[in-house]
Amino acid sequence: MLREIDFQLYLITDRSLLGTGATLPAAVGSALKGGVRAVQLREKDLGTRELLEMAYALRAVTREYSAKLFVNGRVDVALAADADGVHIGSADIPLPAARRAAGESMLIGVSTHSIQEARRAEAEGADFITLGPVYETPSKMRYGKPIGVRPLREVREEVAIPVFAIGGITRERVEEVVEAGASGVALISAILASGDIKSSAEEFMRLLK
Ligand code: TZP
Repeated sequence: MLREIDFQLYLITDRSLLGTGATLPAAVGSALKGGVRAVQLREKDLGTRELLEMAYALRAVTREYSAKLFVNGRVDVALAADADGVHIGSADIPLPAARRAAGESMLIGVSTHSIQEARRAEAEGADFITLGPVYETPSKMRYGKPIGVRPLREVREEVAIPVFAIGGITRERVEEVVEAGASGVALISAILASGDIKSSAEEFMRLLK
């Protein structure tokens, strides 16, 4: 079943990057004002109840902008919050089980780091993948060694579902990853840690047009 992916900019949350006093729903609201239409809630330190509360808050704000909401790793929280999708990594619930739990209409994104993982995600029914880290990320090695842009090209040639470049994405690098075959970009710090979230989001939207 082909589910349409209608966004090119995929904002992932990390509330530890926000300035003092800023809240995640407000920060996401600014990004949505700037044109973001897909947000992944990824706050790994939150317990289930706090995560669910945050999912409700982000669902309310994303809905105002008709934007998609994804929950990282937790199908149960995604379903309970009426999110549009779930995003899973290699340590999360396996994709076939996520699909069984989430049902046919929910979108499933998968984090991949190699052509092999990308092929597998597609074969198992992922709706889109992130591939990276393409570049070194501000948090350095937390996400593994950078893979560079070449795997984007290889994946583009072999995999039909949308591929989002992730890891160290800045405005200056958008052209390079799109040229290499990325359908869009997934990022955290270039928007959430920028001084002006709305303008940063606007700039990425402009670059991706
Ligand atoms: N997965 C691979 S790299 C990464 C994730 C979640 C972090 C991306 O963060 P940034 O700040 O956009 O480099």
